[in-house]
Amino acid sequence: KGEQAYLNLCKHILENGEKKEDRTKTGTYSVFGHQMRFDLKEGFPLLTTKKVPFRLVASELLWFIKGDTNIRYLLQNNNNIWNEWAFVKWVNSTEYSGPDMSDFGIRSQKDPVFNEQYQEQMAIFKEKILNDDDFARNFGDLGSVYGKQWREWKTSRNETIDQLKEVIDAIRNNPDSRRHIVSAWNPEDVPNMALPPCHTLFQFYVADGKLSCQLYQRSADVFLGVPFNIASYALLTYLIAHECNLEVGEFVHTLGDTHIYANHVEQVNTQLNREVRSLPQLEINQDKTSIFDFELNDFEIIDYHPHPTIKAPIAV
Ligand code: DHF
Ligand code: TMP
Repeated sequence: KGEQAYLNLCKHILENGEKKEDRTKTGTYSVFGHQMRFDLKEGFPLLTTKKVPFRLVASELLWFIKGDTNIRYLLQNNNNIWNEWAFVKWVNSTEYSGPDMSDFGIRSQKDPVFNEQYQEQMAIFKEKILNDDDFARNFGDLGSVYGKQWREWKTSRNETIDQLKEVIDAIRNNPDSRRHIVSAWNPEDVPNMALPPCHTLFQFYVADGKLSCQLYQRSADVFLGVPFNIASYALLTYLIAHECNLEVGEFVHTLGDTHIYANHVEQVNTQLNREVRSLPQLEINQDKTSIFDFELNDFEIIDYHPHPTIKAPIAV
C-alpha cells in the first residue's frame, strides 16, 4: 500500500519486466497490468523518496479543470512539463525556419552541440507562446486533450458534454450510482491529440461517507509520469470530496503498459535505496467550495520533507 506499493512496483519491473521497444526509441522494461492502492486518510500521497514538485502537479490539474488545452497557461505558471509536445508541431510546420529539429528528444540527449541549438529554439518558442497571441493560438494548443474531453466532449449531434460537472452533480445527488465515470479516451478524437490520453478513464465511488477514485492508465512512465499522476488524482479526489461534503477514501491506480525507460534505471535504483518518510498533508482553502473556483494559492502541502530531486530525461 501507498509509497511502498510504488517502490515494490519499481522493483518488480526491474526484476521481471520484459525488454520492450517503444515509440520514442528509448527502450523500456515493461509489465502489463498492475494495481496500487493509496489510502488518502493516511496523508497526501506525494512520494517522499524523491521530491515531487506539487506546484507543477496542481497547476496542471487546474489547467485540466479549466478545460484549457493550450500550454500558455502552464508557461504563465512556470510549468514546463508539456512543452515538448507543442514544440514538435512548431518545428514541423512551414513557419519554422531554424535548424533541423527532427528527433529532438533523442538527439538532444546524445549530441551536446545539437542540445545547445535545441535549448535555444525552445527558449524562442516559449517566449513566443507567452507574448504572441496568434502564435500561441497556432502552436500552443495540444489538440483535444484532457481538458477538452473532461469539460467539452463533442457529440455527433454537435452538443457538448461537461463530464466533470455532470459527475460531480451525480456524486452529490446519487452517490450510490455505479456510473460515476469520466473518459478522456474519445476514439474519434484520438488522431487530433498531441499525445493520446495516458490517464484514460476514471471512476468515483462513495461508501460510508467517503469518496474513492480509480484511474485506468493505459501507459505509465513509472519514474517520471506516475508520481505526478498519483498526486494529481489524489488532489482531484480531495477537491471533489470537499465540494460534495465527503471524506476522502482511497485512490486506486490501475495501470496497463507499465514501464521503466532504459535511461531511468540508475535513477530508480537510487530511489529504491532510500527510506520512506511520513506523508505530508494537504490543506485546502475552506472559503471556496466549487472545484471550478480554485486557484493555485488555495491549496498547500505541509509537512513535506522528501529526499532530494532525482533528474531524468523524458522520452518524447
Ligand atoms: N511522456 C513520457 N515519456 N513520460 C511522461 O511521464 C510524460 N508525461 C507527460 C507528457 N508526456 C510524457 C505529462 N506529465 C514530467 C512529469 C510529468 C509530466 C511531464 C513531465 C517531468 O519531467 N517531471 C520532472 C520535473 C520537471 C520539472 O521540474 O520541470 C520530475 O523530475 O518529476
Ligand atoms: P505513448 O503514447 O506511446 O504510450 O507514450 C506516452 C508516454 O508518456 C508513456 O511513457 C507514458 C507516459 N505518460 C505517463 O506516464 N503519464 C502521463 O500523465 C502522461 C501524459 C504520459
